[in-house]
Amino acid sequence: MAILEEIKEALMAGNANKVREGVNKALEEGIAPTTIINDALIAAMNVVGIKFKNNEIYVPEVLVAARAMHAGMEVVKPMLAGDSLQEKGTMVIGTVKGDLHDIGKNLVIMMMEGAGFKVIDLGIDVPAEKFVQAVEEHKPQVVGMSALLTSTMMQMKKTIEALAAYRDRIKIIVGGAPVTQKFADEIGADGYAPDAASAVDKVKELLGIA
Ligand code: B12
Repeated sequence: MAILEEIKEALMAGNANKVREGVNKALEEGIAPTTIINDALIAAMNVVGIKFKNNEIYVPEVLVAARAMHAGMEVVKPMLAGDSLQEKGTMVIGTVKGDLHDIGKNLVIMMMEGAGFKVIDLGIDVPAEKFVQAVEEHKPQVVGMSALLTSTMMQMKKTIEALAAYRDRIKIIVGGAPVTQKFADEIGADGYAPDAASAVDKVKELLGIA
């Protein structure tokens, strides 16, 4: 199925128009929407993640690739009969209270979506109570928190404490430039990842779907 390869190439090159065209063509050829998502869009985003992790490409390239992936997803999603796409799980994510940085968080979201997860984005400046509400409402398997300021890192601890009643149902992963594995351990998070691609690996590991 050459068209799937074409979509992958276009996505990795960050060409949203070509991805959109390719997805339409693949649908015309009768290729199943789930095949297009899994074997072209997600497969290409996986490669992007690996290249990002290996410092072969940088943030801007990941952002354009992710945008191209979204363009393809927009075409193919309405074609999915019901819920035939098996989502790997649901993640609720936000930048903690007092913190307005969201570029890293958004990269994590794109990579997670690229890997087949449904992601609920709570945005920036998210207080602990809002995380709790979102867990109640969306019943995620994973909660992600981002912090870029040393002054907001302790909000992660506060949020983890607020989520105490749900810990048997959710895994909590934290990240952001000042966050370390040591800090994650200290505040009782289940996981930490230094970048967006590793975040996907860590979540899969935590959920046992590696
Ligand atoms: C862009 C930026 C801003 C932008 C933010 C725009 C936006 N929409 O995000 C603006 C201008 C708004 C801003 C404001 C401020 N900023 Co600022 N900002 C930055 C800057 C330059 C880049 C951050 C960034 O986007 N990096 C790129 C992304 C891709 O990297 P990342 O966020 O680390 O994310 C990666 C990983 O950490 C990880 N990750 C991130 N989140 C998560 C979550 C999970 C769950 C996981 C697993 C992984 C993960 O994956 C990501 C992708 O690989 C940094 C400096 C720097 N070099 O880091 C300063 C910096 C973070 N800012 C800083 C400061 C001080 C501020 C201000 C207080 C400045 C001021 N005096 O007004 C305000 C604070 C506003 C607030 N209340 O939040 C300081 C923080 C110092 C400190 N130690 O606390 C820094 C370090 C600059 C500095 N050297 O002084 N800032």
